[in-house]
Amino acid sequence: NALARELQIGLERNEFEAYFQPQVDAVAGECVGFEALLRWNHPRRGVMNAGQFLDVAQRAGLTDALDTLMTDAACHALRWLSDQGMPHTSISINMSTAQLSDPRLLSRLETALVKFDVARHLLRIELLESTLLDERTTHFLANVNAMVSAGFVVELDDFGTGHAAIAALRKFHVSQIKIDRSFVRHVDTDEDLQKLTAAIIGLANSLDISVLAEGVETHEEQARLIDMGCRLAQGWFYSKAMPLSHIKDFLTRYP
Ligand code: G
Ligand code: G
Ligand code: MN
Ligand code: NA
Repeated sequence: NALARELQIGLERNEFEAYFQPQVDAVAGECVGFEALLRWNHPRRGVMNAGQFLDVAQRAGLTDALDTLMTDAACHALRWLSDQGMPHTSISINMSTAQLSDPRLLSRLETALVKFDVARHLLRIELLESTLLDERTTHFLANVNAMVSAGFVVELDDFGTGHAAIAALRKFHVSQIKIDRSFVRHVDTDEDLQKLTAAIIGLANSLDISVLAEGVETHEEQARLIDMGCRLAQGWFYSKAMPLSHIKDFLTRYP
């Protein structure tokens, strides 16, 4: 189809770029990391989000090139942060089932880390709860376990939206869960959402897993989350995802 062809051309023309959304310690007012999010600088449509084209890319078999681009961009940004005097700031990348099923995954990650000379634990891996239960290939389980053993930090994304969140926590060594935006939204006003969110935070605490709230958009949501014991947060309240060149400016507000 037309979009698949444009994707192919876009790859040749380097129209794809990693954007970075800050993750902050809301109590300390410090930036602790970034999530890398894929963007397409489309010549006519402007900046497109991953959700608008990833499915098509997958069907067209173009994700391999995009995955490599994102891993390299994340490692490049980690090197830059380290050179700026921020050697502890992490970057998380989102991983698809296909990527996680690739027997070359670990060696590809290692190649990028070596190329940019960055520490392994700073490149964090975000997995969807649904992905973790989708054990279609033998390489999948081996890859996740090998990444954990090798010292990569694995995070569970969109936590609470799947049907097997707790099973996933039992099965894999997850270092952090990201509470889905659907819980965070209106957490300051909706009592049921408060109870659910508090339960998730309690679960994480009792398992010694760190917890980050996604999609924080207001000061009130932030205040409520801090009250409930969740100080790590990400969302438009702090910043939307931005190109690497804008990060320096953001860091003057959240050092
Ligand atoms: O920010 P955005 O609207 O692009 O995100 C839409 C969805 O695409 C989110 O679920 C996000 O996790 C996913 N996504 C963004 N970048 C990547 C990427 O590089 N790889 C994969 N597999 N998913 C991504
Ligand atoms: O599935 P994942 O959590 O990786 O997807 C991240 C998605 O959430 C991206 O599309 C990103 O642009 C979006 N996002 C990040 N922060 C906010 C926010 O505060 N509000 C809303 N509505 N979306 C957000
Ligand atoms: Mn994510
Ligand atoms: Na998420």
